[in-house]
Amino acid sequence: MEIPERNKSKLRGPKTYEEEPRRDPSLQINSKEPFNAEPSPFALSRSYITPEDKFYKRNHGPIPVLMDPSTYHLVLTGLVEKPLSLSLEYLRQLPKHVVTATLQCAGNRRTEMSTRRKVKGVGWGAAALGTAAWGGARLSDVLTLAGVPHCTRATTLGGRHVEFVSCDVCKEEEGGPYKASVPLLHATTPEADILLAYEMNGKDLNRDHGFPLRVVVPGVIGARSVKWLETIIVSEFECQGFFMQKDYKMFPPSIDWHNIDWQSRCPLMDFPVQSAICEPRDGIVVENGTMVNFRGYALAGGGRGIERVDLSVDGGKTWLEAVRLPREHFPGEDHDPQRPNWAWVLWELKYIKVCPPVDVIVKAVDSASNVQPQSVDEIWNLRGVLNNSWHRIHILAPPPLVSNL
Ligand SMILES: Nc1nc2c(c(=O)[nH]1)N[C@H]1C(S)=C(S)[C@@H](COP(=O)(O)O)O[C@H]1N2
Ligand SMILES: [Mo]
Repeated sequence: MEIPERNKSKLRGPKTYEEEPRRDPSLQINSKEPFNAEPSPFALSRSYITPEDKFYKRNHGPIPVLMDPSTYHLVLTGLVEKPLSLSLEYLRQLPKHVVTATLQCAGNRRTEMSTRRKVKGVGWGAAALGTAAWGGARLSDVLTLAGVPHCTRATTLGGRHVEFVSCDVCKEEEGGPYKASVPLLHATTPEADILLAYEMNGKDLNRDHGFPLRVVVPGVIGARSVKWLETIIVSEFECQGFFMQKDYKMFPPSIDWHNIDWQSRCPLMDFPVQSAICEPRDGIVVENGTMVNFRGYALAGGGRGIERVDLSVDGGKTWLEAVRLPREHFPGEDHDPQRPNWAWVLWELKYIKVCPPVDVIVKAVDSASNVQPQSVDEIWNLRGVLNNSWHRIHILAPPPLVSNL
């Protein structure tokens, strides 16, 4: 694949961490280089649309640099009739779609999984997700420009997968870029809402989140939403990169590093039904009979909405149904209640009497009646992905003022 000089993008993936952007100091840093950080659960649940500075950041290398956006070109090539090189300006002239979608890392809540049995990977609390209004061109529309019609399973040249290639330098790829793919049918289905996004919450994407252009694959683990997109390749096979073949796969609890066969599993795509308590924080101390406000999130992959959220303030003996906060619509958003639901539900329950010490638990049900597993034991896996077990926090009683010696 020879790209003419004039169509070469000036997007650059540095090898060192000297050109990192500024970040909100309130983020909890899980790894400094590469930069991986999440907000506090409390901050996360304050707003339906997550502000960019509070949005979790998941990187595998230094953040790419683009000095002049007019030098950027996206190359679309491979098994298509009309390979293309598209400037940012051209992409901005295509019909713009604004899709509110929650991005969630497959490693969200990994640290909890490790408490049972150690897992490998960056530790994450329950805030490795966020909801943004992503604005950009639809991938399905861009593919039609290359001669691939909507809803195509295979191109005339035999292409069946759409691979997204970045320009960042990742050690897992031995210095190569981050990449991932989705099946061609998914990529060419307009209702799947896969975007080539240049905006996040009405502003140009910032560097941390993929400036100037990123993929957003709604309803699917964050790992497939490639940032700093440089090339799209339509190919016969699924992407063979590390993050598709040797990571982001889920194994049964019986598999460990000595008996793993990576080829035996599919790359993860849709994420399962998930929920967590964001307020109050785990471990708070309250007097017996205190009225407490609870708030959190629930979401489902694959465009399935949330049917119900159950909360127990007595360790799972009885359950209350949480109230969903109104879904906010971002100005200009594509909105049709008949269409798939890509975004989370924020829920709350107010003035609930608690009798500590007690465990408060949340679990959600999605629109296909899928439920969350009760504990981490059933879903433990060596990479610590997709922990969607019932989420618990502990509410503690104050220490006694007088006690026997
Ligand atoms: N180029 C590139 N794209 C990437 C990654 C990366 O390291 N490099 N990380 C992926 C992972 S694992 C996740 S969860 C999301 C995180 O997106 P965010 O940092 O915008 O929240 O980006 C995905 N896209
Ligand atoms: Mo991720």
